[in-house]
Amino acid sequence: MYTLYYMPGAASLAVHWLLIELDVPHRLVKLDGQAREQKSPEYLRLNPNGLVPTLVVDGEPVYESAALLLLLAERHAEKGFVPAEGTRARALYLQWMVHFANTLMPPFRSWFYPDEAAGPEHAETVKAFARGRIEATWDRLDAHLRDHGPWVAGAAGPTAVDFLGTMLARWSRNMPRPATEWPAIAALVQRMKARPSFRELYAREGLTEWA
Ligand SMILES: N[C@@H](CCC(=O)N[C@@H](CS)C(=O)NCC(=O)O)C(=O)O
Repeated sequence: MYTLYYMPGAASLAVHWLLIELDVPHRLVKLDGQAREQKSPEYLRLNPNGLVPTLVVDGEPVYESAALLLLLAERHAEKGFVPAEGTRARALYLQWMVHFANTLMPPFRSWFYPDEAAGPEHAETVKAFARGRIEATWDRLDAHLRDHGPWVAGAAGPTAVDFLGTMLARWSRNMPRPATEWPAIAALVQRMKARPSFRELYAREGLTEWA
């Protein structure tokens, strides 16, 4: 049994989406970001970073969205969201999962929380730098998808990394250049959004934007 602590549209989205795809029993606990429930003493006991997502797996908390996607795909490998060990697809899957987590998520943090790095007086500089790093990653991902797509891992179907990539593309929807301006990324997003699980996810999280 799984329990996912989430906030609508946040880094928990990809994990929630994969739980729906895997069709495994899970419970949802929605946190109120405005009320800073993610910083409550009870929640900090599960995730000392005070961030979502946290997934309670058989009674034990685990955090970091990319790790949770890897874990879920591996625990339910029969559902086909992790490429087989020893294949080129497995290598690309791990590469892009870590690349998204290491290289793309940090500038998104800077874009959405621009005061954090150096105070409000430097927010615009921080955002400009973040935007450059985000767009450079879209350049590389688009080129990769053109050469090895249509799925991120180059596998026959979507794997857990496509859920992370699509969530991150969604985060860019109100940026000056959303990820969907890159054609191969737009095609990936379109295929992922066509999945019935995406509509279910949107209904559950109460999302409407980028439907
Ligand atoms: N690296 C973390 C990032 C988590 C993260 O930054 N979550 C944001 C929402 S997208 C959050 O909880 N923000 C609330 C806060 O900063 O207090 C992950 O991938 O799980």
